[in-house]
Amino acid sequence: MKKEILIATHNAHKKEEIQQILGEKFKVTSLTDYDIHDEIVEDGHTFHANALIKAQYCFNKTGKPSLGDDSGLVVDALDGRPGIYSARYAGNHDFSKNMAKVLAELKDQQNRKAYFVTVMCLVDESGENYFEGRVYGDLTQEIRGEQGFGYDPIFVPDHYQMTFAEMKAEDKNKISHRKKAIEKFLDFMK
Ligand code: ITT
Repeated sequence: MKKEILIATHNAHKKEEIQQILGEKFKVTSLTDYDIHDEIVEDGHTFHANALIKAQYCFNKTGKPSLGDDSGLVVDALDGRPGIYSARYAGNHDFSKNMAKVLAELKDQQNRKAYFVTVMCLVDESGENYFEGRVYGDLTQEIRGEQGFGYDPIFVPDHYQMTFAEMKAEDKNKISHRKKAIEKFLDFMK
């Protein structure tokens, strides 16, 4: 029988991406499949805490092995901000405002180092397990490119000249923080 993994999201794209990576042996489901529409309050102070909150919530509700994730941008010169507040740094999921705030705070700043991070947490009968992926790079002076989402237009990964938003989605997805975290999760599930 296929092993079921419940992903703590309503995002069909996220569910599909994980299904593709895990392959035939697994049946990936989401909160939508369980008709769970409660708001899960992510009030943790770290990426790990928030990923755990999501996974634990789903596991408690369904008893199925559950995967929660939390991601964000961590900027060196801003003491790690926007960090866990990445989605709502200046406006809730308002990517333009959020990028503008980061660029304004980095005005005249030489140190433009930053990284994207994804933390995934799997909760099942045996407890909690975490999988973390990071991609390091530098922030631009201005917005460049139209692909992707979030802070992609201001992030140039190490060893590249293009921002994530100037790269093809498939190229970003080969080196992204999310990809690295999923790979660790996949290794663990093998
Ligand atoms: P859900 O919690 O509903 O899944 P979210 O937008 O909060 O949606 P994440 O936790 O994955 O999703 O990411 C939080 C924010 O971090 C996101 O809104 C972006 O601003 C930023 N971010 C995460 N991954 C990113 C990526 O690959 N490229 C650009 N920005 C990213």
